[in-house]
Amino acid sequence: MTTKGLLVMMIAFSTFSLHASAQHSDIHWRLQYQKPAPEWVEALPIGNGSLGAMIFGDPVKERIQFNLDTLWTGQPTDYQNKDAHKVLPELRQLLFDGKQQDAERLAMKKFMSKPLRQNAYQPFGDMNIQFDTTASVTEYKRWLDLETALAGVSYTVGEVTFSRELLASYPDKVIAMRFTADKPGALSFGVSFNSPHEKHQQHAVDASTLSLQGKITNMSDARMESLLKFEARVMATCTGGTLAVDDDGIHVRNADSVVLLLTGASSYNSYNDVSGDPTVKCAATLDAAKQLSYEELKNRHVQDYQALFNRVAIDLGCNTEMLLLDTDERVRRFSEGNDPHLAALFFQFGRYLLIASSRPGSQAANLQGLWNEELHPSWDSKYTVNINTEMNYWPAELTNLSECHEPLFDLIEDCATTGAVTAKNFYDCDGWVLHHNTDGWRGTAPINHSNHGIWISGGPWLCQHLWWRYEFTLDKEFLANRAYPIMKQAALFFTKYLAEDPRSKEKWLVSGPSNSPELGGLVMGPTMDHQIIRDLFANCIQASEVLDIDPEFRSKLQDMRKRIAPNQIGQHGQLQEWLEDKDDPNEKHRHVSHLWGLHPGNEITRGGTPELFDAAKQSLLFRGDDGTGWSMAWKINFWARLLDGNHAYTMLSKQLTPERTLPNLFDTHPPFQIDGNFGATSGITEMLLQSHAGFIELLPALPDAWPTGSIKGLRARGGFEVDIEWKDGNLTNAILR
Ligand code: FUC
Repeated sequence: MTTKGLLVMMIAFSTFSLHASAQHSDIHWRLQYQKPAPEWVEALPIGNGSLGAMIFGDPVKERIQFNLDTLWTGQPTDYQNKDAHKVLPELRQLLFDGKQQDAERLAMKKFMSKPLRQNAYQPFGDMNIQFDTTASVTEYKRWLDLETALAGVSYTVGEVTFSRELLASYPDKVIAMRFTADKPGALSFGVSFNSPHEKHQQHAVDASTLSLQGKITNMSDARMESLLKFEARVMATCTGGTLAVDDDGIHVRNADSVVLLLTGASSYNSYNDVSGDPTVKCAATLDAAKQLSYEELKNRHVQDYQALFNRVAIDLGCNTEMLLLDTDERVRRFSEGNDPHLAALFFQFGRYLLIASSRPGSQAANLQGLWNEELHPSWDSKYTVNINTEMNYWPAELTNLSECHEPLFDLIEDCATTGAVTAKNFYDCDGWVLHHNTDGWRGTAPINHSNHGIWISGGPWLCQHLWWRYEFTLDKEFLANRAYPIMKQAALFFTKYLAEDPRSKEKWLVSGPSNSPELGGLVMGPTMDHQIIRDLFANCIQASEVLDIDPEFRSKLQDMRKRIAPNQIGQHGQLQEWLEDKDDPNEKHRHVSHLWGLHPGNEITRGGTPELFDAAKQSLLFRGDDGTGWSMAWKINFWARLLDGNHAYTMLSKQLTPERTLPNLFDTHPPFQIDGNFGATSGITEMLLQSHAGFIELLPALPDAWPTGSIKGLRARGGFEVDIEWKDGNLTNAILR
């Protein structure tokens, strides 16, 4: 089927415009349930990039658990270890001599971040709404509508039907909620705040506003003192009835309808400035938002959201009976194979989550995007850059959400600054380096343990995203002013860092000390590093040509690039994960790092490097079809790049099960980790459109499960927007704009 549907076009850098109307059908794009969320992973997420909330929807006691993207434990800190570089030559020698344990021990003592661990992303608080309802509830419904980014709840008590609508507005920076009843005077409830942080208090601000003020709790392991202060405010407006506010909360009696506006702020201004005044920020936001009626806020929100979301329409087929089921039931049944619309919904949910957790001016989406209720979230809910953070942004350009990429670029810019200090202290190199994690303070030094924390490819992997933005948009100004300067500094680091391998007769240039995430411990020259560095060098070379600058630097990169240790095929026909041919064919580790050159890199392609392509496939077959949530998602992308649509679909089916997808469609590692959502959205895209190999390929990996369908508004490298339609497995129509 894949070859029948195949159409290949060389990328021509000219555009022709044919406008297809964005097609909208009657099929709904909703997550829906017939009961309130009993726990956090069943609640529904909304967000405006900075402010996020999880909606539980209980008729009697509504819980709105909310987050702000700037809340972190700790304080501005550089995590430096000034003398680390002194042991670098010894570490390398130990590794070249095969003394891995000695190297890891020495590195633990002298080559790690201070302190050893970074800080944690934090929850803000809960807004609790206690209703006077005592009678039993019928006709209960709860939903999240992806076409409007509106969450809703409705139910009946006796003769009265109650409704709630909730949204997180990017233009007006508030979470707005409207409560209505279909009989006058039926709404009576109390609103109060709570927070898991030790130091917090609630007080009345004025006749309609309640505030929550607090300070981030110190980590229990005393990593460092937490300095950030925060404040949230909620303002109520009632139609009918009475409204009173005191230090116990907001009290609404016998109202017809009520609007609540929630906002939050912290003293975090940037990674090195925590002098902000959350009270001033909250007051300014509410002063502006309260000028608008709920209808105006809602219209502005829907317009803003749809300007992004509506760019891509997908139809993989729909069995309308499945639309009647609760979403978690659909996940349970997905393996039955008759709900292609759930795959499309999952695709769009990834786009929804990116719009909700990453907007210009917000922080980048972390391991949980924006949503976290725990003081000690898994892996601190920070930024793990040896796969997870990048995976969050794989769909950004592909699925026409380039603007949502911006917060990642801001993070990269910060890390290029803090990482320049790490480059000097740890490697005595110019340029910048980022190891496998960063946090709200933009730590860049190696953390946790030397066997996996010393890995130097975070910077260049992130630079791939800067280059993608250029490739997909051809925005030369972005390339010149923002991307290239950072890419160049990242490459500059490697021009001195790379070491000659004395053991190879070719005197290959290798990376190290480093590791193949997070398998096999500290080594010299893991394959992944070399693929990533080659990619960075290639992109810098191309960028300098496009911009017509730095000819000397360019030719230096060209020379060095050829000397970097190449991909090698080992004894089992596998792509070697390390310089030595020591891969274990029974290894099932979740990371498949050495296939980076297949995806997200592009140096391994069927046409360009057929032997490596086959070896990569062999390696993936050895690794098997299991894995954590994000690992399954990566494998969808791998199998799509291997042009095997049915295998890619198998991976999607294994991800869309209750073991890997929570009732609210959040991906689970387990536990909840958002990367797998974004990875799946990217994977589905890669099944339908690819443009990494120098040309645009339509339906490269179409599975038998989706014989007829369409996808409109995807982006391809070269500045294209692409619409594709197919029937019975064959391409029927394609438009390139
Ligand atoms: C890396 C992965 C884990 C997890 C964590 C956040 O350490 O190996 O599986 O995704 O990041």
